[in-house]
Amino acid sequence: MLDRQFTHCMLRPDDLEPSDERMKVVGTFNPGITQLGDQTVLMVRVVEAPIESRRGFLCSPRLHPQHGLVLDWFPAEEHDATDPRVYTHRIHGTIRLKFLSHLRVFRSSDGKTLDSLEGKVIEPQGEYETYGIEDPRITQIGDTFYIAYVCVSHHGVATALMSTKDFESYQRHGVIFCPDNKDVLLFPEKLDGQYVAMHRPMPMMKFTTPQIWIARSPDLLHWGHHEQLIGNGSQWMRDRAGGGTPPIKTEQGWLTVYHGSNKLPGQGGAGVYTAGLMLLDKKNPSKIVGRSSEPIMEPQAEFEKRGFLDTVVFPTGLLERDNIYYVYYGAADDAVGVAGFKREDFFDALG
Ligand code: MAN
Repeated sequence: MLDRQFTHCMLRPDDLEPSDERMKVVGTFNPGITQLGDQTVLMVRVVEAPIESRRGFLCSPRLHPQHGLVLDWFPAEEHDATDPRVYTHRIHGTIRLKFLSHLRVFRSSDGKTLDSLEGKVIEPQGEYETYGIEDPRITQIGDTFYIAYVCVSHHGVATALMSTKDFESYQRHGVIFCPDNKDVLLFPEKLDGQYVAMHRPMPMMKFTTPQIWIARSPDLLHWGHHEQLIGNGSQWMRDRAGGGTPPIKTEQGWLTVYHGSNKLPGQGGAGVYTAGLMLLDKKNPSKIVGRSSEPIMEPQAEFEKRGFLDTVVFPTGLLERDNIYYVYYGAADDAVGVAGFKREDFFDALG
C-alpha cells in the first residue's frame, strides 16, 4: 500500500435530493472524471431505492422507456435477498436489482471539493437501460468526451457509449460490448491507426477467474482483435479483477489503476476491494511493462470501510496535478473519494 498525501470524501448520499418522490438516494459513487478547462468534471453514479416497503413483498425499480419509473413487487418467498444489491429468484436463478442508478454531473475547481450539489441528471434511456446506468468512464479524444458506461436491463449487463463536447448535451451511440461486460476504458488516442479499449468479459462458464481484455476498433463502435491482458492473478484479485481508470499517457507508457477483490468461493459479502497499478507499453498496450506487486490502495478511511458494501475502494478516474496523482474512486459503494499520491511513489511501485 502506498502513502497517501490526502484523502477527501467528496460526496455522500445524504448530500443529494432524489430524482423521484418515491425514491431515496442510497449511493453516490464510481465517478467518471475528466478535466474541462480549469474545472474537473465528475459524472457520478447516483443509486436510488424505493422508500415504500410492503410486508411479505420485495420491490425492484425499473425505468419504462415510455412510462418512466415503475416499481415491481414480488412475493418475498420467491427470492433470496441476502445480497445487499440483488434479489435472486429461487427457481430461475435470475436476479433483479434492489435499486436503480442514473448519472449526475458535478464540477470542481480545486479537484477536491464540489463547486455545487446541483448536478445535472442523465437518465437511463431505451430498452437496454431499464434497470439503470452505472459506473461511467470518461476519455477525451480530440475535442470530444466519450463516456463508456454500464447499462443494465433484463438482457443483462452491457457497456454502452455516449459522447459530449460540453457536458450539457449528449449523443447516445448504443451498446458497444454485449452482456455481460463491464469496466470498459477507452484510450485517449488511436494507436497504429486503431482505437483501443480495455474491457472485462464476465463469462458464465467459469474456466477462469475474471480477466481484463484489450480490444481494437476503427470507429469506437465495432470492436475486435480481442486479447487477454491480465487475470488469473494474485490473491488480492482472485474473485474480481477489472479496469479502473482510463489510461493516461506518461513518458514511460500508459498508466492505469485497476481493481480486484479477494472474496473466497462460498464466502458471504463482496470481499475486500483494493487497487493495483499497471503500466502498458506506449506503442503496443497489449504489453504490460510494469505492475505493482501489491495493491497501492486499500480501504483505509472510515468511509471506505463502512458503507452500502463494506471495504471497497473502486478507482474510476486518474488526473495529474503538480506531480501528484489524484485517484478518484467509489468508496464502500456509498461515497465519492479522492486520494493523492506522489508521482515518484507511483513509478517506484511499478518496479
Ligand atoms: C453488481 C454490482 C451492482 C450493479 C450490478 C449491475 O451486482 O456492481 O452495484 O448494480 O452488478 O451492474
